[in-house]
Amino acid sequence: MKSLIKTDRKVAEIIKKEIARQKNGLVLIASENFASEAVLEALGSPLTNKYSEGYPGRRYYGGNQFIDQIENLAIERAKKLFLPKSQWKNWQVNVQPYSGSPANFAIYTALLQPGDKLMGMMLSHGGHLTHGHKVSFSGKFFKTVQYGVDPKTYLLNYKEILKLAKKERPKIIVCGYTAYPRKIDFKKFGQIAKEVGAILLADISHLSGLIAAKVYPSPFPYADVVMTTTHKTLRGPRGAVIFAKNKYAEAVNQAVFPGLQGGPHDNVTAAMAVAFGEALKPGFRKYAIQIIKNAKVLAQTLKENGLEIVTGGTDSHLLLIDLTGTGLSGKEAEKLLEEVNIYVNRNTIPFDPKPPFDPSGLRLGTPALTTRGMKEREMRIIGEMIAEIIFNPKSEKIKKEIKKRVWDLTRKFPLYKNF
Ligand code: DSN
Repeated sequence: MKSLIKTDRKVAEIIKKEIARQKNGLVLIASENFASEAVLEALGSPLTNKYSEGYPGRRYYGGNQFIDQIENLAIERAKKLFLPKSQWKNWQVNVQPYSGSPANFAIYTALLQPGDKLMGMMLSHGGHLTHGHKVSFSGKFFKTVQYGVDPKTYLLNYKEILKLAKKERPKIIVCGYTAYPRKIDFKKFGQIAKEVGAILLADISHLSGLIAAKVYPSPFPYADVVMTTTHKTLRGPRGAVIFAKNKYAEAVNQAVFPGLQGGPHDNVTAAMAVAFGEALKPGFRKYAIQIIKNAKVLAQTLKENGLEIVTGGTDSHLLLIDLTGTGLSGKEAEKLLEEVNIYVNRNTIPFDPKPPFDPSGLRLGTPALTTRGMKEREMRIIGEMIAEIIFNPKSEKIKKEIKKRVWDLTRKFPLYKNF
């Protein structure tokens, strides 16, 4: 940051502090990751200067020959990551959405009329705000039906979802979540959508890295539209991609631009291309396998140390701690952990009697720490530290000790050489 320090020391100092925070703490926020320095270089490149409204080969500005190459490369790599070659002709990819919520908005406006019905998982059971919650555009502009998990198992109950879909006849069914730790049966969702004549949208924002690495089931054989953010398990820049079957692609492209957005962020597109290139390398599969191994060991350790895990464990990168019975709320536990430089986010658990601002759960994920190279051994240590903090919220001595242990652990797994 040589130039930045010279021109704006104030901003540079704040950025330096944030980088230090990321380096010196344990990031267990399931939706966060550490993009590579190569991705960050592309993001910070002069591609940010360009306007390129339109799509490759049909732009509204001159000088887009290299931007076209970048966008086409990102599209090509996205297809390679998620689809067998035989399927490439059946799907179109849009890499321009600014992030996940605008991507979902674009999909809905492309495929629904205001007032049409949309069915998604409720927020408190693991769905996203944009899957039909009343405070989001998805719940304001469209009629929404919300499904939840089974009250006994906290798992998806496909029979109940089918029953609801048959009764409500939604035009779009959304599957793919932000806080559901187990496998999703995308095939069953495909059957449900077919049976009621709905379009199936898979929001794989949390799962896309795992799906690209083939360590988690893929929705592509069953869905009509698949979208993902690019910065979670996929480890790219902040952004999103929409894959639409040919039948829906033109409407989706029109909805992204000119319907909703202006010029795409070409530096982000370049950074996506870099991240997709990284994910196509064999090492990425090893990384994704380790993410899940780490999450399983973390869940097990937390259980062995007295904490309740929603559904008893995980099949993915994330897990939910049910704090009911610990005497702490999600907000209190999140804050206590932050005091020792462990970063998690408070989260609702299914059937949570408390509101999302101070719910009864914590969501933990392993993508970021796995990027740092941490494995099962470290997950055991971290699980024990988290339990110790939660069960001893008033002990300053324990907090001090754990803060020191967190520091020591982060020294062993350095992050970013050039920042
Ligand atoms: N905010 C993201 C998450 O944490 O899951 C989803 O948008």
